[in-house]
Amino acid sequence: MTDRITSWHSHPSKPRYTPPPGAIDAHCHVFGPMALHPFSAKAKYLPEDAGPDMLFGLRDHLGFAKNVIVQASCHGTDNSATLDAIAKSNGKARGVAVVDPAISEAELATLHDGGIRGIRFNFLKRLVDDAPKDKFLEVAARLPKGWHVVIYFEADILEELRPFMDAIRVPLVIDHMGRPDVRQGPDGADMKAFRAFLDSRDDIWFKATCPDRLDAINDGGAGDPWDAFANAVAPLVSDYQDRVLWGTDWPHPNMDSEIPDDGHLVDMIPRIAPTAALQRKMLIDNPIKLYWAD
Ligand code: 0GY
Repeated sequence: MTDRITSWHSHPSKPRYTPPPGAIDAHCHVFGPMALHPFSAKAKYLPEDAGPDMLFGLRDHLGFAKNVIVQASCHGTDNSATLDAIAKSNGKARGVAVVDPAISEAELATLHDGGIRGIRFNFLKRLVDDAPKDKFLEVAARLPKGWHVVIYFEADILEELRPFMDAIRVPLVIDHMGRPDVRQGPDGADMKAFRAFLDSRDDIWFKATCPDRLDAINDGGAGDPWDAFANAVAPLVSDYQDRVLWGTDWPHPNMDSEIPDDGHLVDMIPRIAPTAALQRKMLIDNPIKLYWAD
């Protein structure tokens, strides 16, 4: 394993856009601190500590009220860092866990009590060693009431994953819209395939997140201010406004170059959700339904 990496901006700017009161950052993570919550032996990157104090400081700086903390792959199936952050949030955070599919009902109930409302299946080969679909289906069928499944995949395996995802009977939340090539534009092949997938059920949600990953100079994009992302994603948000979530993705796992300014990420919000009504759905109403329904 190489040196520990810092993947976040040290002094993010203050956004020009002000989120509405109660806005939720519905995709972010914590790393460690390692002394309390060691990283997994199977971690594909080893980050510097980015614990709850830093996350909550950023939340306040950016003008958000709450966080949904998604267990990052570097912590494997040990959810203690995520649970610890939720416990320290004074009710202002909930989370998504990554579990061993053999997890017991009692352990799932403990996660629920700790603020977890979903589990994540990660299909990115650069992040995880294996993604056993049969075991994932088994655990997805016995989740606590009201939970959902978050799935992270790249556009080139959407079709291959369709039978697997169709077999999951709880709501699905797709990270970063399944990573479309935003340079293709709003009517490109990747967006068309993703829309067809959304149209197949009415309980598939998605995160309009990560312009920094999807429009990166390193990948042939234009970089900040991520115009191709805004152009490709705004129609999707408008057409599926009751199913969209938004998040910073802080502390931007695994980004070792083109680290985004979080203030600039927040300024993407009015570009993909131009009206107050759309912003309210994306930042408040939709995440409340998935994470604070009770
Ligand atoms: C993200 C994206 C990435 C990493 C992880 O769990 C993770 O390590 O999700 C990535 O490298 O694309 O959503 O945080």
